[in-house]
Amino acid sequence: MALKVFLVALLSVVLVSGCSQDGDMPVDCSSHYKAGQNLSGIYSIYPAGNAPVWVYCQMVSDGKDEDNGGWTVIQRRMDGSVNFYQPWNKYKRGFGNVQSEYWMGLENMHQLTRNRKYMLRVDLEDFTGRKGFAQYSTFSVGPETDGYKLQVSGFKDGAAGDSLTYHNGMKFTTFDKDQDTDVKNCAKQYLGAFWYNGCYHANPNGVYLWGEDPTIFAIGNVWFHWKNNIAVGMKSIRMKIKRVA
Ligand SMILES: [Ca+2]
Repeated sequence: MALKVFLVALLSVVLVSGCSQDGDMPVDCSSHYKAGQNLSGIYSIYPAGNAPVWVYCQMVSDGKDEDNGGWTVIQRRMDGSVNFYQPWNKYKRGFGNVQSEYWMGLENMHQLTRNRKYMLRVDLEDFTGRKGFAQYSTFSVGPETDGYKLQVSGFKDGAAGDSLTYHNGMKFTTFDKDQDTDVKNCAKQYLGAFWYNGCYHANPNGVYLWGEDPTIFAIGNVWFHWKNNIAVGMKSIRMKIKRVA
């Protein structure tokens, strides 16, 4: 009898927590947007249903219909104010300043994308004022036990070129955790952290270069296909995801 009561209690706890995960709590910026929030800014979301995570939500369109609101910004560079050369634990948990430059954290990305479908858009701008984007119809990050593997597909060009498909299926590498396919550590070689292959077409977490600078090979916050140039650091990079039905 006591066991039966215990099981019933346990079941109701599971049901309640399962409910709050997708019911009461805003999972991501899409939740806020669907609830009527249409101002871009900082919001708390609950990727795993329990602890809040503060993120920047892009709610307004930049003029193109398909860019309409509900985007959760998972990575942002804009002024070089945050050091992105960080160890594994920081990339796992997240770091930076949600008002300017930050990384949302691999575990949060995994929690968001493990049971829900997302698209990804990378917005780019260089120091000449040129803007573009690269869009991917699917985006997910696997579990830590599998190296937080990246899954992207369905590239659509917004004048930025495809510098991310090369990284599809790769595990995440930091200077203190080498999971790339290169003989050396790509994060150490190119002063970033990413889903490196052997090594990269995109290095969005590289050094904020303030433009084109070939002094030290390929260390910048680079999107190679922007100009087919590995020495051009971007003025702004924003990686953002949106839930799709
Ligand atoms: Ca390696």
